[in-house]
Amino acid sequence: MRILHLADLHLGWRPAFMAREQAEERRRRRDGLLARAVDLALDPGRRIGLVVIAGDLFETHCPEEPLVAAAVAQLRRLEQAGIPVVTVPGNHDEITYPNSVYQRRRDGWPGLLVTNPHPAHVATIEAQGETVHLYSLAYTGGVTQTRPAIRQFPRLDQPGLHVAIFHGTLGEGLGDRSLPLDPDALGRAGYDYIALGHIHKPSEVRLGRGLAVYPGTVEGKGFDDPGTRQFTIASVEPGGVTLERVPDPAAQKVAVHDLDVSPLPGAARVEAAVAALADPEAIVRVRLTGTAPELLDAEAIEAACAHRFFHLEVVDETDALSPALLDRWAAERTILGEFIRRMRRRMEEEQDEDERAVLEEALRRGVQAMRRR
Ligand SMILES: [Mn+2]
Repeated sequence: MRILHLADLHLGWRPAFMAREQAEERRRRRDGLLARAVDLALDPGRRIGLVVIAGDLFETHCPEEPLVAAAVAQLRRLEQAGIPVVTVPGNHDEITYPNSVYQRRRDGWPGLLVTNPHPAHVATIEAQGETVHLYSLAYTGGVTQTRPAIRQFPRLDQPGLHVAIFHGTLGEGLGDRSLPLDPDALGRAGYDYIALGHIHKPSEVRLGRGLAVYPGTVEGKGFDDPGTRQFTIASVEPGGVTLERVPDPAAQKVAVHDLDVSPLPGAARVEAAVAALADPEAIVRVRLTGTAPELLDAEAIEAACAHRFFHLEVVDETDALSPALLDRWAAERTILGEFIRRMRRRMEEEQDEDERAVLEEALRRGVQAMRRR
């Protein structure tokens, strides 16, 4: 029995770190993720028997109506094709609030919408000739147990596959809304597959006879949450689970590049090196590292290269200026020259290594501030 395991789509999310027009375009493309997932599930070659959405389908509990309508229409395609789909509310799209999308659209939500606040057997379905027992809960603020972590997991004593779906954290977690789940108790429950959501980084861990899987978010939110750009399909059999990752080429690449500027002779060459990373579809941060050949204006380099990327950020993380350049400025009869001479004297006299590093940084920033007036 093959499961398309989705989680943390966060539809409706819009990046705050981009200009408005771009952010809107990013949102539009990113919101196409659910349609792409449904296309994959409907591809006969993929032989998908069940689709689970393990929480945070939407970025907020009250998404805009056109977005909700579009998502429902996509899930309806699965329903019409006879592929069961299970939607579990998460902590972003929390069911707790009266105006939650899952309260307002409770009736008529395609497939199975999980609404029970405590772990329970929610359905038994037939999929691809297998009997599949499903267990889940919808985190409900003030009702769902969060401290200590949940330890009571139901499991029918019946033949078939037993699949649990939770939007939470293995362990004690970081607060109520991360929904802590006790991993040992989950292992003892005897599920064949535990479809998790909430942690955006993909991972898998064997718990008892089953496998617990975070598929990761396909389309990430930023440089520390870049997304996997692949879908996760789990083949679940009584004997074990096999995971398959299917690339999603339409997912936008989010990348951080470190560019060591030490060997580059000047700002023009640094700019050319940034330009060489060009990718009009990608969201890119370039970190300039090493020893700067001359004072670099990261903003100017960013502005000059921005058109080569969907979104570009250039960050100056160089740790020092080249000594030759400082020597030249230090020889000048200027305020900058005097500043460099004084800072260098202080650094020579300083015994403490940590304190010297602070002075070095102060020198760098002082020079930067004065050069840019
Ligand atoms: Mn979450």
